[in-house]
Amino acid sequence: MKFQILNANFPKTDEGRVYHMEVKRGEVANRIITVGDSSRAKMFSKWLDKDTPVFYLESQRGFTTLTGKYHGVPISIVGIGMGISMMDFFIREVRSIVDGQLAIIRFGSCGSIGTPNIGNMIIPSGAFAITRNYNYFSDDEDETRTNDEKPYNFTNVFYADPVLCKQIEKQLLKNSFDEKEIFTGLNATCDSFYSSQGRYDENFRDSNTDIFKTITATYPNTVSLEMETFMLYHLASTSTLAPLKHSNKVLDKGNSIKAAATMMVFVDRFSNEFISPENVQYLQEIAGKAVLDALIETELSEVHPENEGCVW
Ligand code: R1P
Repeated sequence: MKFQILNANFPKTDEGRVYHMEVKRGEVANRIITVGDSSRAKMFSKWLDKDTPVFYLESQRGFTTLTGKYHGVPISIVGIGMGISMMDFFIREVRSIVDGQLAIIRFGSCGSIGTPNIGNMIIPSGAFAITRNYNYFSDDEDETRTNDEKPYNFTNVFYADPVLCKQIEKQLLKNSFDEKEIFTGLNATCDSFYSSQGRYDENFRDSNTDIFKTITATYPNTVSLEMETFMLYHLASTSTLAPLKHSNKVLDKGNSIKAAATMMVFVDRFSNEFISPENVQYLQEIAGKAVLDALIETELSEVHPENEGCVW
């Protein structure tokens, strides 16, 4: 640990750096693209304006933050790694150090179930989570075990900002995608790449052979599986107006975070075919630019470009 932390409830250093991302007020913009892969984050930074210095920080806990301007608008690109917990760290820590409304777009990869093919783009209008039900796997002799346990739990659906989704779609269409290559529908965010995504692993009892059937019976319009989007949509939907409390401005809705996601289909989970590295490179180039364009188009109710100590 590099820094002395002051308060264990929401840990920050004396200069206001958050514990896991290590950024402080002024180092993250109100408009953010979040990706899993840190090399994808670095690759996107080549599109930032050349006349503004780019802030770069790699934290000890695996977060990469780049902040600069894109066509004159401050934006951050944040690599968070993988999974629901990393998304939770990222959103809560960023929310605590940025004043004003946030717009966050996740640009990631996913597996598809059903119609979307490898190389297509998904813009999920909503997401639900699938988590392993640990109790199901406890010993039969365990007296605390109940008989009606199911191996996997499904949450309700939480939704994206519909305007932000439309902007992403519009920009993808402008950047070489055909409308047949773009899918909406629901995304399943799973707590494992393996068990809760229905992969067979001979080394564990996973009871997941029926998981695709259960997904389509529960949410028939599910198109994708990945590991982060649910937490983004869930936290955006439950974000409060507290960060805006010093302002006289009134938000048009009750959340301080606007969120959307778009994912490149890397895997077809029905055939288990995997995308080629050349196709990934191509998709990142054309879809990444579209996401940046969608982000700067986004109206925010309140931003604070005059933030003290801003890096941009
Ligand atoms: C698994 O390989 C990772 O890829 C997907 C999943 O959600 C998971 O994080 O997304 P990213 O490409 O954004 O990391």
